[in-house]
Amino acid sequence: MKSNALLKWLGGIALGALITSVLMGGCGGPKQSGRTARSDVQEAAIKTYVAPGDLDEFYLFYSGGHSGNVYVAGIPSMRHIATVPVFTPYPATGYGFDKESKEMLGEFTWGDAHHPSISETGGNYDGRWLFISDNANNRMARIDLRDFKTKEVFGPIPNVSGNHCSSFVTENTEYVLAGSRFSIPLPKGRFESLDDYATKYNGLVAGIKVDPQSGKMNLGWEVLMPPFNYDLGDAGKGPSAEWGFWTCYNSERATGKLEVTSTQNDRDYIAMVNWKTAEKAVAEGKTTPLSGVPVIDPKKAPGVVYLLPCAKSPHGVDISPDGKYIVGSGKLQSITTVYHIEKVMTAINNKDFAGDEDGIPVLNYDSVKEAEVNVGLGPLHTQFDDKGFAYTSLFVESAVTKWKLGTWEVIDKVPVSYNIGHLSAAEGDTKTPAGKYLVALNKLSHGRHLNVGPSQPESSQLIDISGEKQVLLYDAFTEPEPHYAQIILASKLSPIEVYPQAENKDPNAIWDVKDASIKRDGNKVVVKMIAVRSSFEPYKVEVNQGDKVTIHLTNIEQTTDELHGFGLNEHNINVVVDPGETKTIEFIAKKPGVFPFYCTNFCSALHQEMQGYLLVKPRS
Ligand code: K7E
Ligand code: CUA
Repeated sequence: MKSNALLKWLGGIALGALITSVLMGGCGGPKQSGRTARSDVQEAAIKTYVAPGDLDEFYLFYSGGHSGNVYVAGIPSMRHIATVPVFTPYPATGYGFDKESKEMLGEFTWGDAHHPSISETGGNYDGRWLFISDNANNRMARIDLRDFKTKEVFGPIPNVSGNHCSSFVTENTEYVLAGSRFSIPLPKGRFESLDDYATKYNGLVAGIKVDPQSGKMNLGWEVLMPPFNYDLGDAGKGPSAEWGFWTCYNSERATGKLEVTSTQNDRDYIAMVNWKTAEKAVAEGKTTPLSGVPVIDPKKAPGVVYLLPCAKSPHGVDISPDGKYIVGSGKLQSITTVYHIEKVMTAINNKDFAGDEDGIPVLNYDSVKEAEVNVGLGPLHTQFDDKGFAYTSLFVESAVTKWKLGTWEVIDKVPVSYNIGHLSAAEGDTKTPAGKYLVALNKLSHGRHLNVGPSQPESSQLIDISGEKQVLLYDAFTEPEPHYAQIILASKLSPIEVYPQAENKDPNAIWDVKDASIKRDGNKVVVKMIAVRSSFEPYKVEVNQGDKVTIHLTNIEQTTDELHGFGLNEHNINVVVDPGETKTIEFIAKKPGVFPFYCTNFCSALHQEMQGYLLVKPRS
């Protein structure tokens, strides 16, 4: 005992000495552990500390990659607030278990959520919807930011294969851009040997039309493209507002080990589509039917699409806030290439072409290039602030480079831990970025968190970009895998807290326990059920084995936070109903016996009592 106490005391002295030396700004200790000097740490702590009860200034929406979700956090605290399930069932909110969300997910139980995009009006985030792409199953989803719920899963989009180069919205959300990362023979379902890849496979880029009132998506137009890999995109704004841009790798049209075969050319392309001209081509019938939709063949519709040469196997393409500059990042280079939209327009008007790809004009590089910026190794993505600076992520170098639009000088570089993919600046995709904060979305996090075994989290680092030099403020961790994010001023969103009863248009909603009912029609049983603190009405549902059971469950609460769940034993069902919401649960009563159902969401002191029974009479 005594020696233990002594050891503790000695430890205390050692710790005290360490703190003293850190405070004095000396010693290599903190450097080795990757931390900065004490005063910077204090500074960062003050900048990111959001006191209990206080609120963050920004929302951060990040894609959950192959989790199929969207994560919501606050900035500057970086605290995770919510998970919005999109492409994957999520029992925590009952998503994918009730009839409506089950139908939205269709045959798929996962998606690969890559790029979120907040809807825009006049080139600024309007806070209405968040779109997000699914690279795995070629879908596009729309989350309503009024209630943070997925309202639409559109797709699989006809002819699109590997919907990665999306979702990017045009200036007034006329379109959400989509496209094919993986070229295939079209229409889908056709077989062609991989040996004929270069001639019988096709890429494709698309514009999904968004209804300005409801946000509902519809296919607008598709453009048939050469068999390249369309990787990332962005929509123009201001002088480039009529254009959608997509990078591509593999202009070699190669197969096999693409890491070798698709990296032969010094330059690949940025494809640019004029969506007004595309609309016209569709209206004039300059299309080819593919999978039941009219697709624009560029050979028959000149002026729809052009190619900008871009070094080398580019990844991100990003349009500057003023819409003048197109920034393409060549991930196998140490430069990003900047084009000026006026130069591009002049080259198009003068037919200043260097050749073509399957009839698509390739613009003359020297005529359209504005600058090659020496950002560093492995540039991927670029974001912007409110002072005319651009920020480019460097995967290979594990850093963010700050550079100046117009003068093209590199101002500053901050190391990140480790290997950054995307970065996201506050309101960074708009005409008026907010500045202040940047989040580095890193692919690796090794050693900067408590050890959780081999399946390690991703790290996201908050960087202060308000000064000349970028300052690292905070490390946050998430489950895999945030690719891209959107940061919007919290003041722009005012989500509802309950669904007002008057808005509930479900014909099967009931609001009074005396309206609760069980009705039988042949072997169909329809239940209208109420959930309210702390009981279900009816609490007993008797059916026959083999019956088709439908339960319309209304949570009649109109109080914030009063959610109720409906978990049914051994039936793989859990539905959560928010205050004022009605959800439909459907199943076949296959198994005889007595099955309890219970509220899964802790709602009151008598939550545990909120339960009932499904009684299934055996068939014989
Ligand atoms: Cu760069 Cu899917 Cu946008 Cu990940 S992608 S990094
Ligand atoms: Cu209702 Cu717990």
